[in-house]
Amino acid sequence: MNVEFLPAVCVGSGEDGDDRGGDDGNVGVVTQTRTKTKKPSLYRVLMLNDDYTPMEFVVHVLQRIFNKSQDDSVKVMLHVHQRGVGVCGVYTYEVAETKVTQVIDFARKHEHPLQCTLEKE
Ligand code: TYC
Repeated sequence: MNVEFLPAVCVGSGEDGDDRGGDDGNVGVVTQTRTKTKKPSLYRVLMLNDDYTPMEFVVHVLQRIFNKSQDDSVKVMLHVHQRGVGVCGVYTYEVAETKVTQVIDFARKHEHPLQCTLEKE
């Protein structure tokens, strides 16, 4: 995040109480601030097909790590099984990277070759 200082001219009026709006000497510069927010880049987490990881294990991974319903998990798993690759979710970089690591570590722990990667949207 990045704060930008914007000078803004402020012309005083009527502070001298005569209601004629003349130059009362209260002419000045105030400093406004504006916070520039940039949207973070997003990354797709992709699941890759292989010939050995059991379908039920992939469905379990999609439920456990990507918080998908049973139905959505089966749909994504079948898509990957048939097409070779599929999207598990879209996240900011750190979250996407963490999910990839979690999938690979969990698969390795269960001795499955399941692979997962990320790509910038
Ligand atoms: N192709 C695997 C099988 O027939 C199932 C599978 C689906 C594996 C999706 C990985 O990402 C995957 N057992």
